Amino acid sequence: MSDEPSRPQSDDGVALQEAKPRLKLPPLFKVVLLNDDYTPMEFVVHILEIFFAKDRHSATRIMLEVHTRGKGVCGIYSHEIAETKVEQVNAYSRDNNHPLLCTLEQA
Ligand code: TYC
Repeated sequence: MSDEPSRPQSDDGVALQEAKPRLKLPPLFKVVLLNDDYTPMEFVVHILEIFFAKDRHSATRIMLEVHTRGKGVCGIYSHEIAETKVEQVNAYSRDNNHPLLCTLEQA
């Protein structure tokens, strides 16, 4: 006799396979800066340093990419963090009377 607990015997010949737990990773969002003709370049570099922890070299590179191509990615985050960054940047730009716009896009 085996010590194994007994399993139901009447499976009618049907093999049952347990479903694998399939966990989806949460979607990620790009935080994007948009170009405009009025916001000073130095202000955009400052935004990238204080809200996105970029050093001056990367901040300048991203600012110039936005300036020449129309938009650029500042970082990629969960939805909640991305939305908070967008709100903080837009509020800060507004408070400083600059038209700079920040938005989010699904990554
Ligand atoms: N185009 C602006 C200028 O010439 C600079 C700028 C860069 C503005 C990036 C917005 O997201 C921006 N002063």
